[in-house]
Amino acid sequence: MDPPASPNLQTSTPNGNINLGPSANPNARPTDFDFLKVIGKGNYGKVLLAKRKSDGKFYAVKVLQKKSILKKKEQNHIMAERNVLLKNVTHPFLVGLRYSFQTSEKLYFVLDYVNGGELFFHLQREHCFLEPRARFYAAEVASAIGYLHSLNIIYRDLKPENILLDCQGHVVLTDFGLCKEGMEPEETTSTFCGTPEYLAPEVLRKQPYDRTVDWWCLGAVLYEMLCGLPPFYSRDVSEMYENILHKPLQIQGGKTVAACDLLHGLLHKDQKKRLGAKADFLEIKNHVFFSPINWDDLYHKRLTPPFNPNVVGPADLRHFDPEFTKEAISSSIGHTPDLTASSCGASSAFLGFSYAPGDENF
Ligand code: ISQ
Repeated sequence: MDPPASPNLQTSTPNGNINLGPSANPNARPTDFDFLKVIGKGNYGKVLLAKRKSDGKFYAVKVLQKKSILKKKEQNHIMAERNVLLKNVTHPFLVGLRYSFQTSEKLYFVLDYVNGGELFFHLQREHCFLEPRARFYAAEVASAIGYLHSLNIIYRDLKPENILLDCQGHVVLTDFGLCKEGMEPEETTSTFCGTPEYLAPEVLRKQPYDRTVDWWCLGAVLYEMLCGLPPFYSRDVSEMYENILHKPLQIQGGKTVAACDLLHGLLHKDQKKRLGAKADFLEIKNHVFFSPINWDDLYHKRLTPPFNPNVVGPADLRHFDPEFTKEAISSSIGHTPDLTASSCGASSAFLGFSYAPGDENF
């Protein structure tokens, strides 16, 4: 099922561009930025640390190749990303999109730069987290997911590498590329995507799924935070799939009854019996594991994060994986000759991004 277009975002112009309204920046172009480092690789592109020349501000600019997206027939996901990010989706634990623009070959999302590192990066270093720390992150993630669900958006791709920490140690969710928009509570979708470790049984079976898929993923992330590995993990992928579908959940000793109960609830193989199936976020919020959390204080960032990333400034990259940061920028940006939007045959799939011909060669 294709995500429905957001009519309020799409106003056609004679050259095939679409005006995005207040968030559009029709004058923006890649040469506005100095691209400094590769700081992440998403499913459909790279994220670069960029310094805006006009004011020296740092941004995370997500650059997507239209060509590869078209080849993968994933325009809909990308459009979903843009639409979701521009749908006035603002929440303390979701990354902010400042604006977007396009050249004939690439799409650019100018996002807030968040430099506390990936949750995954910290988790790998520490193997696992104690319950209070895992509870804090899980609560902030759940709060963001609950908010997306309230807008009929399914996040679908929750995993540690999409969970960043800001400079204070609060959660910031990124990568809305796989969000499904316009899902009514009873509606389901059967597009297959996601990271194998976190795939819910219904997704694996290519059965229709709904918003409870996000509560499964929250369970998978919480499990990994507490136990150090994803639930049902096996190095053998087909065995892992089998485990997800049929193996009862096992939780290593030393976890509280509340944590075990929550994990069993979130990782219920039957989506109809999964925690969150009836009253969505409210059920998660009210679970005993979260009883120490004051949700209003959490939302307003009045809870002190359990870990301070201790970054010195906005350009401090200490928490990003060297595998990403060492990569040469030229390969990420590309210096290939640009085509006009109309001649490359891709423009109609990316309506909605401001486009300035010939600004990609720098
Ligand atoms: C913001 N800041 C740092 C890294 C990021 C990766 C993906 C999306 C946004 C980001």
